[in-house]
Amino acid sequence: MMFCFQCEQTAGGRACTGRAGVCGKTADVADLQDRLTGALIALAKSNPARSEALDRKVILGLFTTVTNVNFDAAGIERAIDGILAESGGAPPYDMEKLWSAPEDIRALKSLILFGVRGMAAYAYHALVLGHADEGVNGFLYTALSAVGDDAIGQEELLPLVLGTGEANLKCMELLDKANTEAYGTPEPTKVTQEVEVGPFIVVSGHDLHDLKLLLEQTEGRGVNVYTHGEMLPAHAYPGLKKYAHLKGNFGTAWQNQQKEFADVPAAFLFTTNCLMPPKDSYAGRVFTTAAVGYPGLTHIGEDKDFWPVIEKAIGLGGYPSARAIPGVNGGTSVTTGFGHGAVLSAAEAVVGAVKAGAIRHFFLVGGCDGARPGRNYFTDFVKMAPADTMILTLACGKYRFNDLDIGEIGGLPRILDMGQCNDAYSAIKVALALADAFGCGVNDLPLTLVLSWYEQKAVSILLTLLHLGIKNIRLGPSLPAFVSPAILDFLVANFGIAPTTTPAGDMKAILG
Ligand code: SF4
Ligand code: SF3
Repeated sequence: MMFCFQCEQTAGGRACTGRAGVCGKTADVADLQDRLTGALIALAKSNPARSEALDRKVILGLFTTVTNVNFDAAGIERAIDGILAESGGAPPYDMEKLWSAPEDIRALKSLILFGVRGMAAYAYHALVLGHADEGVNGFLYTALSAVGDDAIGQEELLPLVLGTGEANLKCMELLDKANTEAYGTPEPTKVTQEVEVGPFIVVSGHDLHDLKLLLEQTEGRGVNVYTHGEMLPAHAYPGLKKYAHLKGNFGTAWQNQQKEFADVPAAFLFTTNCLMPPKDSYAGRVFTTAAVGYPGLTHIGEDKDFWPVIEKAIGLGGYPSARAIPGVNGGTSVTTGFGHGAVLSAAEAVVGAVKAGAIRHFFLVGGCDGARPGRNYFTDFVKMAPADTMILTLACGKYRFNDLDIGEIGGLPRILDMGQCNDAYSAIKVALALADAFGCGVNDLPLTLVLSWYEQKAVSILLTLLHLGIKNIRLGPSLPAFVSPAILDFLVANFGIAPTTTPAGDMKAILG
């Protein structure tokens, strides 16, 4: 029987234990993912001779087990074999020992394991752009060894939990550097949600390098490219927006893909999470690459020859007339590109607006989107935010409100999309700069974080915020099932973490 409780939609708010998880992962695949994790732990404990190639395998192995990345038993089995070949004959660690450990130990180890899974995805995106960091990669082995240490106690695990956040901060910084060195500093960019006539490809996930390669391979072929989900911020990078055939954004967040992809005459490429099990009606048009996999779908391998995707798009032909795919609130365009570069270049104006009373408060409303009905909270919260407040946002949770026009303050839109989830790094840089400008600590700023989580990247980001000592974060739509009552008490007592309640109640509590 499977056991998985790593994401927000876990069955009954406790754990997925039946024949398949809520995400569609089967018990067989869940077992293989456990075996892969167990193999990675055994490898880390065997003190292997590290190399770039080995680090890459470990990073990819961890990334593979993130929610909605890989449902393909055959591919995961190959990954297991690849890891076992490196671990000097040590058998995989038995993950059952983790899932049945005393609940506080299990909670702390889960925070570490799920945190490094999320972090590994970011490390992978940086790696394909030629950037690696020994502090980041070395920590993966340290973390895995600790998770597989049956004698380790809470006193040793707690610093590793915050250490995961620290390593992830380094990792997000590395990815920020990798992205901006490769594609330039993001600039505020309005993106249409209207699809033009003719063949097109929709690219989802977080990997900008894959998008770039696809843009190169489609150039001059009469095939347009649209972003989906977490790929939206790509439009803001000079090195990507220069491609005239990168046309716009398609659809909303990941949980709507089964509805939004049905009957669309286009090819879809998933470079990372969040892939949902495709419906038969469109499965033949979906392609995967890198760590993503699903049985029966065509996988684009390491050679990154995207011709099968391009050929599919050409064959399908696209829409016969232009078509708008409006956002959740009916809007047909969205704006992105307010990373730290853009926001800090307007810092003087922002600080002036705060001092003059034009901006009363900043909210960071961001994180993952998901299927739960309670996620309307984030739409309602933004709609309810008074006109003298700014909304910083990032990751796919922004689709709940990024098509709303809620006006501007001093020439800046009130909703500032800072980018993908890893661009939480931008939010951190901006918060630190504001604290500096006002001569106070981040916790004394008129800033509140209202975060939505779903998968393990959100776990790694939350740990980064805790590592930075950021307090009073509101977290929703529900708290992680893997955090035990005692560990939750610890987080509440030391960091003031609070579950979201109602938009009106939270707004009142925050603004007084
Ligand atoms: Fe369940 Fe989430 Fe695990 Fe999928 S990833 S099996 S939905 S807990
Ligand atoms: Fe979304 Fe899956 Fe988390 Fe990068 S795409 S944030 S959920």
